[in-house]
This record gives sequence, structure tokens and C-alpha cells, in this order.
Amino acid sequence: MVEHSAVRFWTGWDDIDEEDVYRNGINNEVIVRNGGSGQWWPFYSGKPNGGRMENCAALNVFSGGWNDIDCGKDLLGFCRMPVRLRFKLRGLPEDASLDTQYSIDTDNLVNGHFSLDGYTDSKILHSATTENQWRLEKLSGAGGMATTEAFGYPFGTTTWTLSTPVFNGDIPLSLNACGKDEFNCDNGICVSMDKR
Ligand SMILES: [Ca+2]
Ligand SMILES: [Ca+2]
Repeated sequence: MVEHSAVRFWTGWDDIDEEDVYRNGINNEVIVRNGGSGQWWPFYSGKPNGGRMENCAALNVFSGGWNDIDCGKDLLGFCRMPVRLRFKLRGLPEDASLDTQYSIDTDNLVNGHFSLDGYTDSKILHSATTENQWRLEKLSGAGGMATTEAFGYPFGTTTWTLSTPVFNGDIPLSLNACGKDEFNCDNGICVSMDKR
């Protein structure tokens, strides 16, 4: 198994300057531990727990939660990648007119989650109102949409409910960033083909 396969990513948030005050270096948003009721708190239970030894927040895409870890760890980061990690959506019916290639949109959070931008006019985003629901939408007019349930992010193979001109119903789709020489296990982890 390889760490680059969309399991943990740097989020771009850190508490390097001030312990337990997490800042986003891009837009200067701030999250403070015990910042009050109603505050969005993206860390999972018991985190952050590393004090001054762990100051960079990483997202675990399976749990959907953040953990503070050592900033020197060798993870990929949404904001550090020279090339945008490309996700492929496999299993769509032919002529479904929905994008099959996506990249992470790190600028906008919906319900605390990053979205994925399709290469033309589709978008995969967390529902603004329903926890664990993800939507695949076409930004331009009619043409179809899909929804799925996922705790965390909808990586790997999940059942999507499609509503398109060519197909309506439930269908398993696979969303992952595996390379062409890697095999996607159902949980979204990539393994090389010879270890399959
Ligand atoms: Ca810290
Ligand atoms: Ca930690």
C-alpha cells in the first residue's frame, strides 16, 4: 500500500504560530480548540493530541476527520502538489454526460468537506444539509445528477443513485486516484497490479 493513494493529505492548516489555534495559510481562516458551540471542528475524536510536537493538520479520507501530525512527515498536500492529483470516476454508463475526471477544489468547503471539480462541468460535493451525503452535479442546466452516502469522502467503490437521460437507478461507481498501473481496491486504496 502506498501513502500517495489518497488516504492522508495535508489540509493546509497548522498551529505552528500558536498552539491549538489552527490557521489556513491560504485564506487565513482560523479554527480554535474550544472555540465555542457551533464552531466547525474538523478534527476527529481525541485530536489534536500532539501538543507542540504535532502542528500540521492532515485529513484522513476514510474517517473524514483531521489529526495533528508532525509537519516533517512525507505526505502529499493539496496545497503542495506541483500537479493536481487527478481522480477518475469509473463505471458511469456511456453517454451519461457526467465528467469522469476530477481534481480537488481546495478553495471552498461545503459542510466541512473539500469538493471535487470535474474537468468540464460536473462537480462532486458534500450536501450542504445532509450529513454523509455526496452529490454529483452538472453545473450547466439539465443533464443529470447522482447522490451517494459516504462517511468521510466517497473514495473507492460506492453505490450511486443516478438520474440521467440515459440511466436512472443505483449503480456502483469507483472514485480514486490510482495510476494506470495500479489496481483500486473497493476501499479506494491503490495497490500495484502485481500485488493484486
Ligand atoms: Ca500543535
Ligand atoms: Ca496527533
